[in-house]
Amino acid sequence: MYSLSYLSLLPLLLPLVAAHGHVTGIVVDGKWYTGWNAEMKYQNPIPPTAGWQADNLDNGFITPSDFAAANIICHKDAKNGNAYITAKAGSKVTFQWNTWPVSHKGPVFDYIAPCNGECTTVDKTSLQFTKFVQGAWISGNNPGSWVTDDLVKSNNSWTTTIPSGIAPGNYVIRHEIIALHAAGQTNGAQAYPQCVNFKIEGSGTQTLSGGAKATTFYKASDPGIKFDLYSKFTGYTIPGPALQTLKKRDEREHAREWVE
Ligand SMILES: [Cu+2]
Repeated sequence: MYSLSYLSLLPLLLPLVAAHGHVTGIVVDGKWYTGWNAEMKYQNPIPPTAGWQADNLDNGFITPSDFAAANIICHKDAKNGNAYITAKAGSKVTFQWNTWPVSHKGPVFDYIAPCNGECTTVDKTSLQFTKFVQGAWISGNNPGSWVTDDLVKSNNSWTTTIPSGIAPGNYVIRHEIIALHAAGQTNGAQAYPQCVNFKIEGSGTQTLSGGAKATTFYKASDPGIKFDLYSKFTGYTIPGPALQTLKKRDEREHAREWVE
């Protein structure tokens, strides 16, 4: 009988590790653009959105067992966003999440990839991403203070700056949170990527080279992926490729590094 009552508690415990959050909108220079909402998949035609379509109605995530598979690129079963957001090199871009639990601490990244054509039709497996913003651990431990705490305090939003020297063109920006609350166990980290199409204007001349495919970013065994948040740690190894220097600016905000 006791084991039966334990079993009956399981559905109550599951929400504690449940999935959380999607990007509902993107604000560029003060203007709101609707992001991908998985409920849109029931509409015909799908409304215009620069946000890449994904099967994340459950606010779900990608697990490390899928980090080498196509789902890590732009989320589960992602399809190209069918519109663009026009922005200028140097524009402020805010990614607005519908919600983000304080418990879901971990790194936040922004990557950018040229589409070399239309982002609305580009083959996602061909995208070469350059990491241009990263933030992670700030201080303390068990669980400590993380940039996701800043994100939550900023009304569940994250503001980044499009590299000011980047050449005009069509780009996918891949914004991502990796939640570590269950990452003490193998395959427990949760990646929440969202891709967004941008038409970037300006007179910049810097083209991107040396990007990487998202399927090569992380491995389940990386020290920043299998990581016990609830321990007396003294450091954190940020996962993924190194930050790329497009044009360096001396500006730091907590542990967040800006390179543009
Ligand atoms: Cu969750």
